[in-house]
Amino acid sequence: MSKNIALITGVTGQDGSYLSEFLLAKGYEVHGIIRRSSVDFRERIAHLEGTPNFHLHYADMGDSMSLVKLVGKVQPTEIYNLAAQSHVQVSFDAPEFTADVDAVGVLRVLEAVRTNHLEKTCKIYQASTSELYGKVEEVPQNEKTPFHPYSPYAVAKLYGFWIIKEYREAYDMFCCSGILFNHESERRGETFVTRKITLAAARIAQGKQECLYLGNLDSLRDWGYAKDYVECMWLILQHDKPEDFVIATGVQHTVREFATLAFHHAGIELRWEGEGVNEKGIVVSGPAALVGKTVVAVSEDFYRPTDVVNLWGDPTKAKNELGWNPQTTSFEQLVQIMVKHDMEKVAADHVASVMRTNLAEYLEKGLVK
Ligand code: NAP
Ligand code: F7E
Repeated sequence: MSKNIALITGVTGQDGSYLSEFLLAKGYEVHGIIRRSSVDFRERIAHLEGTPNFHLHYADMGDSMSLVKLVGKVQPTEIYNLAAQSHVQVSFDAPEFTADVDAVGVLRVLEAVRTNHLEKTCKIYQASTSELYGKVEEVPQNEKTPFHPYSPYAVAKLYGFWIIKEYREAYDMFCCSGILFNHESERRGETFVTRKITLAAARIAQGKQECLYLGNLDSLRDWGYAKDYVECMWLILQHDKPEDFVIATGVQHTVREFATLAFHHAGIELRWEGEGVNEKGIVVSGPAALVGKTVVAVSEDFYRPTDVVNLWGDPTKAKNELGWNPQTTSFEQLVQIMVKHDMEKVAADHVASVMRTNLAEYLEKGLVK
């Protein structure tokens, strides 16, 4: 039997790290693309480095030759194209870079496969997104819902979606898009709204931060757990024919609801007062020093020029055709997992900082050599 060899772009990201673990556990040889930066920051995959079947290579989504050479060297049987400038708000500040990586980058991967004559042996998964529905034209959204991208990120991802479909039809390649709705975890980047909230709730509960500033509290998202979603990426490539799938939980909540529950798990009950930019989250019960204080406020700095406000996925096709369970981890469990992790992280960071301060003091006093 031939060996399963996966190449993951975006291996250092939230999804790349969970997918690597998932594929290694299935016996795959896993290769990941990393890019050079002045500080080596590979926290999410540090525990995998040194694992016999796990290999990292330098390449960049903006550099065709690096991708062509790497695909030729690795000879993957499956490519998971997860690399992207994935922050919607940042795409308004860096639209050209976002287009290069998130749109043309997909084309570069497809062409790297064709250049190496692997189009009949290598399947490709493209990390597509619910942001394609953007200014939504129906709720909930399924595979037939029209797209209406509403940010430079979404417009770039729309190109990725269509070029995957085009190569599937033009060259008979097994390439598919997973249209994934928001998925979060304790490894989520700290500027996405869920992680920003869980970290702030933990810091506020432990006296390390006074107030959390957010943008649109009414925004609705269908939030799932990233660990559950990587299984679906693999299932899409194991399906008997190449097709696109919506991956979502089918349950929708506001940013305000996420914050209320996150603070609850951090031991703080909130009540909400005011509207729009004047809305505030005030502590009703919790640590005595916080009762009556405003710990959540709205800042226009986090409003977007165009915001996607009503995402709600219909995962029926993935459930019926892939046998995937969209309810493995509930919204309530997801928030609890993230807050528990961040409560422990904030406490550990505090201990580490006290130890550093003490050590500096001991060194200064000549107590430690
Ligand atoms: P993430 O944590 O932001 O990870 C993005 C990855 O892309 C990182 O490994 C990053 O590398 C890499 N990358 C960025 N630019 C690159 C370049 N020029 N060359 C090579 N690598 C580059 O994103 P994620 O949440 O895991 O999401 C994975 C994919 O799914 C993305 O394509 C995202 O757009 C898409 N998606 C995510 C969600 C979600 O809710 N998480 C939903 C739908 C779709 P560095 O570590 O070096 O920055
Ligand atoms: O925003 C609102 C914000 O940045 C969610 C990416 O993984 O999922 C992600 O994109 C909502 C938006 O994620 C703040 O306006 C309020 O309506 O967590 P987010 P996103 O934009 O949905 C999709 C599916 C992807 O494909 C992307 O790669 O929350 N919001 N206040 C805020 N958002 C942030 N970041 N920060 C705030 O303070």
